[in-house]
Amino acid sequence: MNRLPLKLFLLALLLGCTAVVAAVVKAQLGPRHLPSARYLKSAAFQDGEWKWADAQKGSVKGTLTFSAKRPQQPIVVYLVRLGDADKPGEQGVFSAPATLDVSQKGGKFEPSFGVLVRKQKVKFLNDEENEISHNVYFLGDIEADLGIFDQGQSREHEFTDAGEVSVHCSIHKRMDGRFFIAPNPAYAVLEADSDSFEIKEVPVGKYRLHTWQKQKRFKDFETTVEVTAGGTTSVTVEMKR
Ligand SMILES: [Cu+2]
Repeated sequence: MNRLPLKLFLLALLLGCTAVVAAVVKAQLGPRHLPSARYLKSAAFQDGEWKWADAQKGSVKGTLTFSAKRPQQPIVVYLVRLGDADKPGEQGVFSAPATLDVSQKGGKFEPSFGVLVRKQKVKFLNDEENEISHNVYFLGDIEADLGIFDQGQSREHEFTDAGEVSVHCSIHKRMDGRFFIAPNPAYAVLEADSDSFEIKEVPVGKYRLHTWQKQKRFKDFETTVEVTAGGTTSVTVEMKR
């Protein structure tokens, strides 16, 4: 019996399997460290034409009450400007604060927590004293992978949408951090021991006030506030379980 066709068939099968395995490996490794951003649950906001610099402004002042012990963790109070039908509207044109520099020395993100504003950039510096490579990727409302970079190099990312992200390194599992990106500059960060805030220089208009907690122990609170020219709007923020 001639076994040549069988041998050819087995050879073809082997080559086919090798090609499939190679394609799978390439798919796994290939795009893994290419910078890309997928905005998942993040909220997209329109800027519109109006400018913060030209607007008449007022303040929003408030106190937080807690139905149980407040965690010793930061809480952010932020405003979303409302448009037609009380839906999030045009947030206006504002200049983003300076780039937040994050060190990676000793295999730690420093700072490991930050509150940023849409359009603000974050720059990760590989400032290790030894030849150690790091990676940065975000998970959460905004997902992105900034790739692997060597000692002395850095990577930048501009947040174009608002939301919450956790920050990781694919090489060092213990490296982690967290950012909250506010939709516009009208926000206050309450440190662990604070229960009052004042947001100044807010353009006149109607806003939805929200809370964001680094450690989510309470239901997030929201209410509508009206900012008037030269006025101060007072709010009681009730944090309940
Ligand atoms: Cu690392």
